Amino acid sequence: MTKQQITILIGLGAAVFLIFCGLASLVVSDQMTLEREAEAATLAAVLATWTATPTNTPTATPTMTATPATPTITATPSLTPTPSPTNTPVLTDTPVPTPTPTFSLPDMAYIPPGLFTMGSNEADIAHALALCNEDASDLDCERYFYEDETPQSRIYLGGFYIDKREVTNAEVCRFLNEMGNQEEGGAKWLDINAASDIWYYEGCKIVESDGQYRPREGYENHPVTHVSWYGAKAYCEWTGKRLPTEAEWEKAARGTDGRLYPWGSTFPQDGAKVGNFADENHRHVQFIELIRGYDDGYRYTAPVGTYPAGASPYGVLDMAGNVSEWCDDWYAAYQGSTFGNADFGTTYRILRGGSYVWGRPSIRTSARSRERPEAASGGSGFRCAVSLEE
Ligand SMILES: [Ca+2]
Ligand SMILES: [Ca+2]
Repeated sequence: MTKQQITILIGLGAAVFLIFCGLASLVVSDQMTLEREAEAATLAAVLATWTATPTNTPTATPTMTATPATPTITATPSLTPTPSPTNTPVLTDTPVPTPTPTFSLPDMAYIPPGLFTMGSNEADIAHALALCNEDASDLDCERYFYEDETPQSRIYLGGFYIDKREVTNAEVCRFLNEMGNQEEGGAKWLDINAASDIWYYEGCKIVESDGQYRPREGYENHPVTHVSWYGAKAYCEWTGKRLPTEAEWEKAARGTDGRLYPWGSTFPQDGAKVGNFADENHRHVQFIELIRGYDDGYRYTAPVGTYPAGASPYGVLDMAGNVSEWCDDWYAAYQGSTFGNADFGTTYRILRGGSYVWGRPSIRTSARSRERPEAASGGSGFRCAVSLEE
């Protein structure tokens, strides 16, 4: 072969090779295109899912807020109509109806929440002892008479309401006419047969005939006496209230500043009538405390609320004198007390405020008295308290 022929052959070979390469690359590029298209499709699908998610999330949220408990809550009301109230009247129509009388808040004083000074300090005890030596003629006054009032402390109480006045004979008659004079703790709520005691007390001022109770004429508005702690508690509960605790009673009587009497810390020297105590009308009794030169106008009980000048800082009346008042508590030692007394425990309930047979030491706002819960005397009565949702 000539040199020219060889060159032509090489040229042809190269051309064939180039054509082959071109065809091959076309096939490859076709395959790549297919793969890319597949990838693109997958991507599109993924993207579709992603973009779907956000669209789903918001829609999911409303669905949840839409679903809420609201329907479930609105379902509850349908339960409320069902209750017994609608049934009760039908059932109680024949049996004894118990229409609990509602109380009137204007007849009560509101004692706001907060701290107050409870009990007596050393100076108060010394003062009480001095008053005892002045007021009691045939009595050896002793420091231990007053030591159950110690130690003095700051006590926090929530807000509550307390009756402005002592509970009256007329009010207790309404209670007895509905509930009867029941026996509790081994004694009747009211010792209706209690007779007068020539030295101290008058007899019961409520009479009963044919199961009906009524106050003796002229005593309607006097504080009830000869009522046991059980009777006092039952009455308060009947009115929708309760007995005050000893701490509540003391706060209602003296406010927050630790004063000795409801009206202040000194007994008036100008003859101002601040309450019904053992006064000149009681002079015939030699061996009790007696406030000489003081005349409150009554030897025994006075109508409730007679002495506005003796009101406590909250406007509560007769917190000193007239009748002493049952409190809910047992007679117990104050926290931190070093004073021992065999009467502490669960035998005696607290009475507060002193009565018309006591003088200055015993009508102090911190003075504590006690009696067995079944005992009823001509000098003891009560008032009620209540806590309301604020
Ligand atoms: Ca008196
Ligand atoms: Ca009283």
